[in-house]
Amino acid sequence: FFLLFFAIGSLSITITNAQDSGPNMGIIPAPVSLKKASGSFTLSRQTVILADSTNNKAVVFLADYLRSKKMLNIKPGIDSNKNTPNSLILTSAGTDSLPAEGYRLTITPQQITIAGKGAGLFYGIQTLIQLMPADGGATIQLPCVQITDYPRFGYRGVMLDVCRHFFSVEFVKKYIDLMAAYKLNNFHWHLTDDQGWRIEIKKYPKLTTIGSQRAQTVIGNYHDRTPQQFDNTPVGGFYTQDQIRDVIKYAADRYINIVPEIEMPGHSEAALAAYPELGCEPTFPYKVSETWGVFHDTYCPSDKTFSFLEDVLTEVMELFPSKYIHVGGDEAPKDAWKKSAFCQKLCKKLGLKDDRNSTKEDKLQSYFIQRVEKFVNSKGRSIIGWDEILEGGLSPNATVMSWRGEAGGIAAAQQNHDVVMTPGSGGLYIDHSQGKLSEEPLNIGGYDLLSKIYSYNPTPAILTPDQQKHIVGVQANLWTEYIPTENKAEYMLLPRMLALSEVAWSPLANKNYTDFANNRLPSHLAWLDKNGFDYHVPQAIGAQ
Ligand code: TNX
Repeated sequence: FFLLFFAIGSLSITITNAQDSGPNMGIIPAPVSLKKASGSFTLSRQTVILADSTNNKAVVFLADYLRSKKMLNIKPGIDSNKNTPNSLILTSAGTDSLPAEGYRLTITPQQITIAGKGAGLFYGIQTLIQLMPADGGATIQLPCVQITDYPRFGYRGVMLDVCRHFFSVEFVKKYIDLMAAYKLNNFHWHLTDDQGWRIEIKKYPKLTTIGSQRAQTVIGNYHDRTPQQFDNTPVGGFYTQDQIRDVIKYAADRYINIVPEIEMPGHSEAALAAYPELGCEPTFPYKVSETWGVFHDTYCPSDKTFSFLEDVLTEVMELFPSKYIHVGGDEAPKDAWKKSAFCQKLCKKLGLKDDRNSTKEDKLQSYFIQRVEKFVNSKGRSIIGWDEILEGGLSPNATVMSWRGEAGGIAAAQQNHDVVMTPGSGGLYIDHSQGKLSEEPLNIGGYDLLSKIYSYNPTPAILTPDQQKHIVGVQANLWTEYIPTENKAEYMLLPRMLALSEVAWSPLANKNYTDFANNRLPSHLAWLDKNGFDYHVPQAIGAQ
């Protein structure tokens, strides 16, 4: 029935070419400054690309793009003469005053110049591509313009949960392509959870032979439907280390960092099914979870567990160059620790006691995360975790992902910790529906219109300007309990990812939902159609 829904959805779109309507010429995210000028540049097969270096990821990306659209079929040359007419110049010259990741795009009747360093040059190219028709063409008229642009936040993230349902390498690359087109730069890969362990770890093969395999999956609305029904269909899937290296390179070529997440101490049923000795009750029949929610079992804070996690993280850090290593930390119930003689003894040994603010088990979680943090720091990396890592005392160098509203992020920033804002209450839980529940497929968490995520402002006014500097960015999360297919993942992601890009990139003063939804979105939806993506058709402005 999703297919039917999508089909009805696409019929109701009116496709307009919004390229030059409105003040932002169709560009998403809205740039910092855009000045239209008169005249146009004609991009044709005679146009030459000239670059400081032809061996540059951004230059290669543009040449490949133009070749794929059959626009230009030439190799970029070296920019020795900036006055060559009919040229597209890619340069880092004159960009010292631009903020990080910034670029300048200037189109005159004679030349196109994109100036920027590294990611900046790449983003200038993304903007130029947005100014071109989706189909390409042998001759393209580009309106003259002068754009100066740079991001509001350094961390612009999207999470994909590949545990509740598994997604192929090809799909992950498509996700990364979309992120790159919209200047998002951190792909948070949620690789382990109760319902599946999805990353090959050489030292612990059972994590994938056992932990990636689920016997069956609950059907329907898990939270409402009793008795539960199951589909009787085994599912599994994981990424080999070679596949992971390939995805990391693919992302890096698009200036996207991948933040790997290894959940601890909760959301660890799949790992415990593989290695029960890591739980507090080693004889307990753990299994890869077939339903959703929060589970009683967690890793026991034993030396065995810490050496296991250090081994796992060592392989993870050998694969992923990311500064941030995500250690989860969310929704870890403490019942098993309360009942465990080992944990109680450990609390005593560590001198942990209940007090008004937290229980000794909360403090034990804090001890757990701090011990792992020390290890991660010793390898020159930093941990990032869900806001529960605040409870019982925050690890000294940790960055916090604030998901249970903004309170955790505010508290962390007030303690001078960096924060990525990702509150469900801000419309950033893109597993929630985008329209009335009666009109949408089954999802979790209610519904949030596109305008909600668009209007989110990641810097709470209660923070002082200095504290606001600790808000390093913003992220949207795609949890996949109710997202079994790639089509549905796209449908949930789009077009919210476009709204997110503007939250993460554009200056607050340049944001305008009417301009976004009316002037710019239509041409992007047409582009998504042409490229075969599913997406939710947003409500007309004013409709509820
Ligand atoms: C809470 S957000 C979770 C996830 C679920 C999600 C569903 C977070 C850190 N934990 O395990 O998938 O809600 O919306």
